[in-house]
Amino acid sequence: MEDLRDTICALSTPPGHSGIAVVRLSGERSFELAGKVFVPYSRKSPVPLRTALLGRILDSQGAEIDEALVLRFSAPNSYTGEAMVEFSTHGSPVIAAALIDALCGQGARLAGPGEFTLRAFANGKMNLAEAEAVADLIGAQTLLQAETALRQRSGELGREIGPVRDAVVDIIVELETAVEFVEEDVPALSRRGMVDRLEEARRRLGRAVDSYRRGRIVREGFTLAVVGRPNVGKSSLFNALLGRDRSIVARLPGTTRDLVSESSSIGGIPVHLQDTAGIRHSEDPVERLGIDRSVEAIGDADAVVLVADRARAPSEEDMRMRERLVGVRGAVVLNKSDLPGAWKAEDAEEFARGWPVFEVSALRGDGIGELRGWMVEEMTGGVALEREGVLVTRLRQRRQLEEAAERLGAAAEALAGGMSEEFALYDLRRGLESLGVLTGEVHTEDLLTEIFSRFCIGK
Ligand SMILES: Nc1nc2c(ncn2[C@@H]2O[C@H](COP(=O)(O)OP(=O)(O)OP(=O)(O)O)[C@@H](O)[C@H]2O)c(=O)[nH]1
Ligand SMILES: [Mg+2]
Repeated sequence: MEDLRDTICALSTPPGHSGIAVVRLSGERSFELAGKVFVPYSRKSPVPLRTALLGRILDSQGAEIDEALVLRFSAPNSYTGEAMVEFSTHGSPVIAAALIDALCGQGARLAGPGEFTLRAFANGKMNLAEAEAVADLIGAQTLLQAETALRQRSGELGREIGPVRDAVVDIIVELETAVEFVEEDVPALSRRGMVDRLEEARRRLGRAVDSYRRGRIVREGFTLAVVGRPNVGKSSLFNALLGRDRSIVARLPGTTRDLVSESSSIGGIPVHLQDTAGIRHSEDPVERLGIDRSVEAIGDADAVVLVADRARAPSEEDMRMRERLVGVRGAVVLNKSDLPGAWKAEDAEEFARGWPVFEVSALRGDGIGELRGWMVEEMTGGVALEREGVLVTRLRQRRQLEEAAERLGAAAEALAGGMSEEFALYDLRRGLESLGVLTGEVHTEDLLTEIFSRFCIGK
């Protein structure tokens, strides 16, 4: 990992031509280096903090290259917690590059991806979950994603987990005291109280773990694969859900040969729709490749819509397809409801195996609204997301929460089972450590590299 004592600089606005460009400088030597490349028009001394100063920018040869507005922040009252300077220059990539060159010529170094935020984390400005939320906020493509990230940025997860940590620490202290004074075993009554507290803490962690499926869908979107036999109207349904003619529809079976993917958004959640090749036994090598992709798409999807042609009697192949999808989340669409039906109620029930069934005409748009409603239900678990409390959005966070919950459970069991305090203490310390990894109090260099390397440079 890079040296966190260096003074770093980077372009924080997108590269290219724009109204203005912002170059950031952070580290101990920020003010000194800024003084070498920027000459304010005002001669006020001392140079005021957090006040926009207009002046001239000089390149590495000392030649004036632009006029810029400069903001200075002293440590620890800045984003990174270090002394920082922000230069707003005219938005030309040439000027920004010359300014960065000049700063590097004076001893600054180019920042690595996410290094400003890494420093904010290192300086205690935010915990790891909050730093992750900064990346999510920048990457947000819908307002719901941004709102969710902002809630996490403001420490929502930490607040949710706080009482759990407090409980664990209290119990550790109590047990350690008992262990130290061996004669005094923890009385059964207070053991009971500890078990209750641990159970409550575990439930709290459990709620956070359970929010992950929804949290991940908000962050990454929901992938829905439209599958079924050839010619049942998958592409027509795909287009109807998307609201435009993206996939080719034709009378011939075997029209769709490859995955067709398109994204839209429902209720602020990105939805990745996938139209697939109709699955059947085929000798055609190209069609077979397409069918392999359909099977892969099923594996990658959060849910599937299995389409069947309601105007033709159900076939063995339909039933076999449904069997292959056991254990997958999904819904059945009986398409072509505008034509006379050939399915009996029992057929549909057998085919559905507990999945919801929608009678739809992709051609006319009948039943599409109901299908969309099911999609929203699947994505949100029926919970209004805006009002949701904590929403865990990353697998890393879920793992630590699960691990902590498991340890707390083991400790409660040891206490309830009358085992020696040492056993419970071991699990409680491990549990506390998992919570520490979640917030970054306990971390490894690999973990930090993994998280911050996904940031953009300049944040
Ligand atoms: N009457 C009627 N015809 C439909 C409906 N949906 C699709 N079709 C017709 O069924 C035929 C096949 O439609 P596609 O959407 O291409 O079917 P597919 O399942 O994608 O077919 P493959 O890509 O070959 O697997 C076309 O002639 C469509 O116009 C519907 O709701 N009603
Ligand atoms: Mg098709």
